[in-house]
Amino acid sequence: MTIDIDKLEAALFAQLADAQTEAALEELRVSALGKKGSVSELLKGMGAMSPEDRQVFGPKINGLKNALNDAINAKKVILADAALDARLLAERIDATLPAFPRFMGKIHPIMQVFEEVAVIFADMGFTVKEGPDIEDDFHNFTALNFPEKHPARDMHDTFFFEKNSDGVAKLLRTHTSPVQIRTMLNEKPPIRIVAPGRTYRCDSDQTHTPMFHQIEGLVIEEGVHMGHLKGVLMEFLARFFEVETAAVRFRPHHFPFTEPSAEVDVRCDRSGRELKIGTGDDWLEILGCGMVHPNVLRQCGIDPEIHQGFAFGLGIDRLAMLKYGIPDLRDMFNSDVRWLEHFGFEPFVSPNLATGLSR
Ligand code: 2U9
Repeated sequence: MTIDIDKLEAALFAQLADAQTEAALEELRVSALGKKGSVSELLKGMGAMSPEDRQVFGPKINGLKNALNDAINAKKVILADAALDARLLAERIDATLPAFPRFMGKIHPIMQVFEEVAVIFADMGFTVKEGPDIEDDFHNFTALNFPEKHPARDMHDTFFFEKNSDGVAKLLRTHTSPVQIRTMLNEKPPIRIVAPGRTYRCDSDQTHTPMFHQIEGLVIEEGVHMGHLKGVLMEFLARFFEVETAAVRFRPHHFPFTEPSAEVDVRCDRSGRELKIGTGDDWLEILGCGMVHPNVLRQCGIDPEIHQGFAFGLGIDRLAMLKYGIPDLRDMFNSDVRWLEHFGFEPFVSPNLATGLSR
């Protein structure tokens, strides 16, 4: 009996030493300690032993059972660790490689310019406001002092939806000005906001697309005047075109929502191959602006005797074309990935004033 136990012990531990996988260990456990295992059979046989034999062999067999059990568990941990080490080694990645070595898409120049413009105005104390693309007649026209018969209200210029059951038709906003109207109705002066977004007009030719992008600004404050407006615009243009100064020229114009109104030209040089902003003898029309019409202030519950306001509007698509040398407006909306690869901007590099807007 003594011999049998010692032999079995030696054989089981030799098998344990050979086991190189968790499956082999499990096989060993079942063959020795399972219901019909060799050690379990020995334990079962103890019932038939004499009390003297049981006293001698009982502790031996139990000792073997416990020692084998502990040794199998300990080896299991070692094998699991080794398996994990091997996997970590096989799946090792080089964290210094670029995150996206393949072409993964780029930021459209329109979105880039929106970001750049918003960063500049935010730094000048403006808040960015957004509103719905689908508007009603009041916010898009009436509150902005458009006369009842103004041509912009015509079906030919504005996209109208079908009339609802009350005979009222919603429309696609023709400018972002309804955002300013909504802000003036909801907030008290002082107000300093910019409203970027998509706008829509029934217009399609070489220089117009039916959907285009604007950013408009509005400042409502006691005592603001055209001087402040000019200062804000010059500061904006210099920062946007990344030049020292940007001289401007105001030409009288007409908008229903501002009085006086002006179109603004910026000094430029077209003599070389590239258009230069800020220097030269030429002028480039760049934006529209004016003092908010008293009727517009009154429509929004603001007393024009107390508060004054200035406003301006910029076409984002044109700004993008001018700054980044994009030759054709319509290419912007063709969804041609080769175009985007060429004119687009790196994702994850957002414009900021500290490291430069367009780097
Ligand atoms: C309110 C009051 C006044 C916004 C303004 C312009 C002048 C303007 C054009 C620029 C190029 C449109 O995209 S474009 O064709 N915009 O010239 N926009 S003043 O004036 C406002 C807006 C809201 C309540």
